[in-house]
Amino acid sequence: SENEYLQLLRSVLERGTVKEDRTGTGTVSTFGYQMRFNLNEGFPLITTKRVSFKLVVSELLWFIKGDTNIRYLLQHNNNIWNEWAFKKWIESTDYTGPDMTGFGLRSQSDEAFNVLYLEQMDLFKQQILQDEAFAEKYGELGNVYGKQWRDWKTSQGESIDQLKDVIHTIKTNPDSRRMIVTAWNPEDVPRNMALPPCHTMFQFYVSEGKLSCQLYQRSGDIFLGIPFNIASYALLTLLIAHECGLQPGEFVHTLGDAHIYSNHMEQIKTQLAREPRELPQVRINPDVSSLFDVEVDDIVLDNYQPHPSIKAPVAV
Ligand code: THF
Repeated sequence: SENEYLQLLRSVLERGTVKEDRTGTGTVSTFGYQMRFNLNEGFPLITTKRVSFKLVVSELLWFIKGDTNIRYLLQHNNNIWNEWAFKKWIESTDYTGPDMTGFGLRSQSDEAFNVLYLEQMDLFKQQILQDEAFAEKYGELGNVYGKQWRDWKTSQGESIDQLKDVIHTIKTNPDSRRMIVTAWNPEDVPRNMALPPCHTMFQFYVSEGKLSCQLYQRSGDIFLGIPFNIASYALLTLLIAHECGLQPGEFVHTLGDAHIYSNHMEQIKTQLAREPRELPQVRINPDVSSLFDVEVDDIVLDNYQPHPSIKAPVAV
């Protein structure tokens, strides 16, 4: 239940150590943690703050399509990956606007800069949406999740569709212990990715007609990212169970560096003072069987009555 997540928050607050990080924000962090969500006890979308299920759905469908360009996300009003594409744009020689170096931290401490930043970000988004050639060049995040899941390139120049293969194995050899999809491609990580994958690999498991999934996440932003990641993999498990004619089992979430950013502390105190509510349910259009045909409108969330959302800045 949601308590698994609230327990993680408390545990990191109590046992975590202060640790600097790549983004310069500062964190409290622990290493190695596991949560289990029984998918038959409701859909694990956090209720102690509002999490946008629409954004979870469009991001997941983006991965499943093998898309790695933020244009699709913007077309679905999803802004959660903008900063990483924007960073590549402002560092390019084609960018001639005001200096945006270190925009993540500067926009939080310098209000005049923040106005300029929001203006440039807005121009960037408009251009991605309106100009296809620009989008192709600067909306692209590189060989991130969608690429590795659907079109992993081998040294022989072949393509591996890990997601399709794993679904085939679930259907034909469900006792297999090799039902793994990995996004961590050591050749691409230092070269061709805007951000190395945080959710690095996942494994499926079938027992007594139920499909379970375990994710190994190397790095987790506990306040902003993890609620999305839980919902995303829980939904992926439901969709694949639906296609394979299985019942959902558990989602097991294993974390490496689980951290709370120093500028999320107040938000977390607010959240921990709230009482979790009943979990919602997810319904999948029964007429769509293949995972690869699912569209945004085929997935419906029922009975979600969360506490209000809590705003927080994202570390870039
Ligand atoms: N980097 C960091 N620092 N945190 C992350 O969670 C994260 N991700 C992805 C890649 N890099 C990351 C991007 N996923 C939000 C949610 C998920 C993200 C990024 C950002 C976010 O800001 N959510 C807000 C509001 C969203 C909105 O309404 O636009 C929220 O309140 O939930 C982890 O996979």
